[in-house]
Amino acid sequence: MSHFLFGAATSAYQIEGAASEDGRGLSIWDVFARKPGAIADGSTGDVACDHYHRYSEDIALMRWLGLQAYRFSVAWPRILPEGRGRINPKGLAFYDRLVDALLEAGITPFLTLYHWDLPWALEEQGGWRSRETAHAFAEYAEIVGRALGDRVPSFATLNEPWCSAFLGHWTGEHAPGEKNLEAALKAAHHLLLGHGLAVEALRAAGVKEVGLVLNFAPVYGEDEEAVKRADIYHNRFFLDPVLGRGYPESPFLNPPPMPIQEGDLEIIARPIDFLGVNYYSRARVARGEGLYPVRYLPPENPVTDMGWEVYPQGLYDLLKRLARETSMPLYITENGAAYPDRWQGEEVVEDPERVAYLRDHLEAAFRAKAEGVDLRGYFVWSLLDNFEWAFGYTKRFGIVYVDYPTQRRIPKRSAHWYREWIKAQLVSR
Ligand code: IFM
Repeated sequence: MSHFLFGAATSAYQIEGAASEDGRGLSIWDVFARKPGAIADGSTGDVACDHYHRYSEDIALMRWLGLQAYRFSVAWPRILPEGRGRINPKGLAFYDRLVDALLEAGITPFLTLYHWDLPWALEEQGGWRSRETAHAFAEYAEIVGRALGDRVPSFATLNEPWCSAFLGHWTGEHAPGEKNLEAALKAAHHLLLGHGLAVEALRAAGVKEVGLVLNFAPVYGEDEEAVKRADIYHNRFFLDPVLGRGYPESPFLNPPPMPIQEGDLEIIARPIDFLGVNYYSRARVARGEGLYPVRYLPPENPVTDMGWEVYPQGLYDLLKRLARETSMPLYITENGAAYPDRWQGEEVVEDPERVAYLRDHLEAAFRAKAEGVDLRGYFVWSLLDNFEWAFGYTKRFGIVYVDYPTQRRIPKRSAHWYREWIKAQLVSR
């Protein structure tokens, strides 16, 4: 059990609030959330969990939980309100305070540079559809690397570029809300290019460990072609180029061209130190029709409040597969579940389904680890209930309940359970 870290994860736009404080610029999510109908409850991240002001209280919670590591993201528009050029010292100062307070509490900070909040100023210049954004990202990476790399041992470049590219530009469910496959493929390539350029920038800035966080959904089904296609879409599209295998064949029929230039694939394949694995559920598929001829089959097991099938075996299968395909150390950088938790003034919010979900997924992960998978840590998603993107505040993923009107934090049973689990693991080391 040495080298294994137990943690929790969050992201800037989902928890910080303070959207127009201390010189923060606008992000694509500030603008998207204001589009009528874009967010289920019409909410925004303007206040969210008010973590920007309450981070000390939140770190005290992490301490109580016994967390060894905390994964958070930096809001690019706090650091560079126009996306490039002018640095906002007050933005950097917030993360300075946060990191120092974490270290003081004995918690290792794991930083993600991009968890979907692109500065709006860059979106106005083409956003991720433009190659320039990849260069802007590397500049931003270097600034944050130089400011925090002395105290933050582990930086991830992007969180779930699949979501930024496809949910943001193809299905339109996420910011910037475009529905155009060509734009999505351009965004996908520029995100990966930005990742590769940022790896170099972070190393130049002296950052110790650099990685990337991808979301995976292992695919199951009878129809080989549908399984292969869905596997490329969900799992290989971003992983293969990072592993130096170039892009897999397209999962789309007659896809528009991707803007790949000479040398790009080498940049994208620059060696990294770890792979972050986000796992929530699996996909079951059959042959379908249209541009992406895959049909998704209904779940065979109970689902979470997101409608996602609870399938811990999928995490085991995924970890074993990743260990076969790469020798990189792995972290589970997100895993968790939304359930419709209710709080009526009790000291503990009862969430038995989440307790079972976490227990079963942790057991699956440890089974894979016991069989030799180089798994270095587990971060539950999420520390707090928070702004769940297009679902607003209607979905609760936290192990700590947030009563938004008062901003009171109430640990759920799952938080108590996780605390005991961590203690027990530490004792058995
Ligand atoms: O809340 C998100 C997170 O921002 C990225 N991964 C999935 C989570 C649950 O949908």
